[in-house]
Amino acid sequence: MEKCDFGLIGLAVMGQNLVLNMNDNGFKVAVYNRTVTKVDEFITGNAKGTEIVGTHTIEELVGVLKSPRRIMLLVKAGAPVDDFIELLLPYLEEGDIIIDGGNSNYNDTIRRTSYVESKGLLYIGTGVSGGEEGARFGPSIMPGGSPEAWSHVKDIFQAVSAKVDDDVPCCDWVGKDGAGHYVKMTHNGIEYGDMQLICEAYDLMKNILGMNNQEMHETFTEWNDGKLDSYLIEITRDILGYQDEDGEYVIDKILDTAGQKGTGKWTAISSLDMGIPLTLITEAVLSRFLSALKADRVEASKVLSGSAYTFDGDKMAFVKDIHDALYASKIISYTQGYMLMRSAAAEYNWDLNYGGIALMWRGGCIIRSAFLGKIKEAFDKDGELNNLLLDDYFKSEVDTAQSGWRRVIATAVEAGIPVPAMSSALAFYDGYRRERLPANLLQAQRDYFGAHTYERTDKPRGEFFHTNWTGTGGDVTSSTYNA
Ligand code: NBP
Repeated sequence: MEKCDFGLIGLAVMGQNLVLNMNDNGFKVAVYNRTVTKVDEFITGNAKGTEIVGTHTIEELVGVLKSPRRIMLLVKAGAPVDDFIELLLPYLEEGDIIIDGGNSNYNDTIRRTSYVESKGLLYIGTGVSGGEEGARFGPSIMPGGSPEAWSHVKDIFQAVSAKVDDDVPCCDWVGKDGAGHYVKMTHNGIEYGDMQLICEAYDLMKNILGMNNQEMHETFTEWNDGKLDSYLIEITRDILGYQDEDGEYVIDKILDTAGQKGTGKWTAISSLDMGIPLTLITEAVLSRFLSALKADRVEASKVLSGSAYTFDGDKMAFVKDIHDALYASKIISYTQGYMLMRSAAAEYNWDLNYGGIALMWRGGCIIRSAFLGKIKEAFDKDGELNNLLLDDYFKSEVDTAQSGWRRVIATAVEAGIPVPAMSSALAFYDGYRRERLPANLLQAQRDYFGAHTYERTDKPRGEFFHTNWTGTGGDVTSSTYNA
């Protein structure tokens, strides 16, 4: 038998679809799964009539592959990835490549890259985004790991990935060790933010303006033809218009408790570790936590009062304001996401290509949108752009949207409708554009109670002062550090 080009372990939804995609693109793939019966089910089921080869042991899988062997794991993130690495190692040879295509934590990928390299092999940790449909017809693929491995997987990864502008692949090398999984994690965090913003827009339309599902379906249809054109707006349009056999809207029957698998939380944790004010994504994660407290909320709703506000303004004008609030907040979310990646790149010594990342997210993945094309343009204009808000295009877009954005936040507060993502985005914007914040008082407080010292506006940075505020403290100061 002619040897196979690629091996894949993990025949759940992502693995099966990615393998079928590889087969369509002319690659011969061998597959294996922990529960071995699923191999035969796949070969005689979804893979019937393809060139895909089923194998029943790790040894058999390794034996049917060309050298250097390229084996991707698409299994549950966490211990299963370490377990499969251990199972593979005895059979692999120098230069073979283990690829983890699951949603692994970037810290694990940093550790695994160094471990696998220490065995003479190469390692790739890659984000694969786009869910079932993406895996089948073209995902966004974000690989990082051992740089020497890239030339061995580039052909197959770029062939199966999504394409934009006719033939530009949504896949390129991200960077060493955990860079690919870090960028995928940030993508997922941004996805949490985008989804929360859309939910807030829905809440405002439904509960301030009293719009019905059909009206909201039409509004999202219109929005999807404009600047908000994106996969998530498109599916929201379809969800709002979807009726079951009885003609009832399914959206109204879905329990309001959000699930999560952890990548949004990792993004927020990383931002806290880096000291980056990633407020919008973090609020999106916290909003999911709040939604999950369903029983508590039901009890509280019987006891706690809100606002008696009723909207009596121009409904259509307010829908336009909601659009602008969503759009401006989205700009803030991506600004913060890019700030985080910039900080991580410095921390982990990654040479990230920010425009290239926007391009990889342009197609195939859940946050794909026209908007990412504008981010790519911003980095094409200025590869060293320090902050997206300072790009001429985004600056002027926020300028145009901000009056509507402010009206939405003010109205939401009056009406008692929570808009944590939109309002935290505005608070960030108003803080970021301020030359002077009230942190002078904060530093005085820290110095007052803990002798933490402060810098002065009339002295050079880096000189620290202490005031004996009460007249009873001494001159001893605390050591200075920044968390
Ligand atoms: P799952 O995340 O549900 O994983 C299923 C696979 O993991 C099966 O092959 C299963 O083997 C194997 N597995 C499990 Br579960 N526990 C194992 C263990 N202890 N040891 C060895 N193997 C084990 O599948 P998925 O939804 O296709 O996702 C695959 C990866 O891709 C995950 O990391 C996921 O986070 C990521 N991802 C998923 C999506 C999506 O939309 N679903 C999108 C992007 C990325 P078995 O058949 O023997 O139980």
